[in-house]
Amino acid sequence: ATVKHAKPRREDDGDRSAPTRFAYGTAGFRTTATALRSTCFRAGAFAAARAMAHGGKTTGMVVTASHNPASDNGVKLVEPSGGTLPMALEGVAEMLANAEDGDAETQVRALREAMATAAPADAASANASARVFVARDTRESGRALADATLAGVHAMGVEAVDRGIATTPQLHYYVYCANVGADDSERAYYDRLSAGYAALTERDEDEDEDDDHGATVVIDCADGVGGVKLSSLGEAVAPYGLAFDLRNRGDEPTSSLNDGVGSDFVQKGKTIPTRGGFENLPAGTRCVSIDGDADRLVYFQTTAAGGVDLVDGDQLAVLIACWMNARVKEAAPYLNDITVGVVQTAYANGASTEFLTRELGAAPACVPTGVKHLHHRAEEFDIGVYFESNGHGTALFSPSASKAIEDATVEALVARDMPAVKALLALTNAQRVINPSVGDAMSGILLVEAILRRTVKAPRLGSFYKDLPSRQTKVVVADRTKIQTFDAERRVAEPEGLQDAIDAIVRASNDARCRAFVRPSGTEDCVRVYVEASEETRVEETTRAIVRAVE
Ligand code: NG1
Ligand code: ZN
Repeated sequence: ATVKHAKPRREDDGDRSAPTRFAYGTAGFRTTATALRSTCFRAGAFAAARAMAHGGKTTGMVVTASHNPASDNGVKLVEPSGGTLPMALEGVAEMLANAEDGDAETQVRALREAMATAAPADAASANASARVFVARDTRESGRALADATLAGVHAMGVEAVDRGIATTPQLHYYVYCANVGADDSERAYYDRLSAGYAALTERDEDEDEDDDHGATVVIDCADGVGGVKLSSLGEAVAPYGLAFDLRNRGDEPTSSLNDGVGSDFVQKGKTIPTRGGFENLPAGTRCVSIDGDADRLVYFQTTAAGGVDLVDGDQLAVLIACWMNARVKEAAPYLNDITVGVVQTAYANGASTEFLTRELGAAPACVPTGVKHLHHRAEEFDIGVYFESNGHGTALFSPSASKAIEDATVEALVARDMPAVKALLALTNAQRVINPSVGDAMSGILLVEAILRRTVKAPRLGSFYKDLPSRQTKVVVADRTKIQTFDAERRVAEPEGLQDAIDAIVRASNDARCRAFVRPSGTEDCVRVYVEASEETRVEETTRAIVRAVE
């Protein structure tokens, strides 16, 4: 049994007229667009309250349902740091979103009064400088929902700024810039990323120009917002020898957002996009697929048989982390005690976990599904690289690591140790390519392209290790919330007996590399089953048995 669409959680599954119950879920509120208008109004008010609570900062809201169908929509809230909503506040946002329909205005008035009493002295001045940036993806429902959001912000007496159509990571970046006093324009975003790419790929005089033929990458834009935005980024990087061949830009009669195209389709199905002419590309062509709001990416290479060699988030984490680690080692005499760590989820292929453990000398951290968990954990490393297998991810540099890299560069320059200087500059420039607020497909493409171009013996993408066969399956059950997990979702606590059953099934497979887990989805009305093993047939048998145990 499988489900096609993300469905809202319902308080009472038997009664279809019962109010839709919104949960902030793995990635914000998400449901069919028509049900969202008052949620957007309230979420706008909430974003305004956050801007005031921070003493008059800029916060943000993106109207998007990412990789979900075009008829869905959703909202994501952005904190003044450019980061996601703190998990501790999800409950508050949920309360507001689920308040009885019709009294949104009253709710907002109460919220406004509560804000004023909480900090009466500062309230007036906080009000004056507080702002909310609102952006949306290309969904048809976006305009009306952005308007509802802007109205919710206004109702709080806070300035609402319509940032038009933007990718999710762009809006995060704009908010980040606004609060650190940097240029928050769209132009500045492309300038920063492309200048970083240029610096990172710049050749020394003694390097052979002939080696460098520039690069072309074919990009499947999922018929979403990336179509427009990547064309602007493409113009900015073209002078530095990087060419984008953009497909599925959302501007054709046959365009259909995330439908047979995009990173989710390619990664889950391990297949080329169904539109965009990918079947006509020569074998071995380097391609990227992004999703509907351009916050995730997977690479793939076309094969002679018309399939794909998938380079998923796990592979990208390996490429980026190993490259960073090599630069850190080259800078060793000047850069001490800086460690590169990787964060994965239980969905990471076991082969990637083994490879990273060997390469970095420590096992990657494993956290529950959802970027918020990965990002949070990655912040604990000096240089933290995180990716979900489906392509959400980035690399983070701690403030002290950035400082250590700066200091080390000066020392290495004084010592005229040019190999170390080069490595340190690479680490500095990598930070300019990376969107500092959240994982970003556009920024990710530049980073990967730069790494491939800067590596003398460019690794064939995806050649670090061989994935274990794996399978992800959706199961629909009466109440998925009955399943509770622990140990980063790798084990089931409830219902009682289910984990024992899974353990027994895995043991019966007689395969030391067989691994399986079960968890309720945070974005769809289903339970997800993951199985990997050393052979395809083992994976299938094990999956069948576990699905039976779950049903
Ligand atoms: P859920 O539905 O909780 O499994 C899915 C993805 C997450 C993340 C979120 C947000 C899988 C297995 N899960 O979450 O990785 O991307 O959607 O979009 O791919
Ligand atoms: Zn997305």
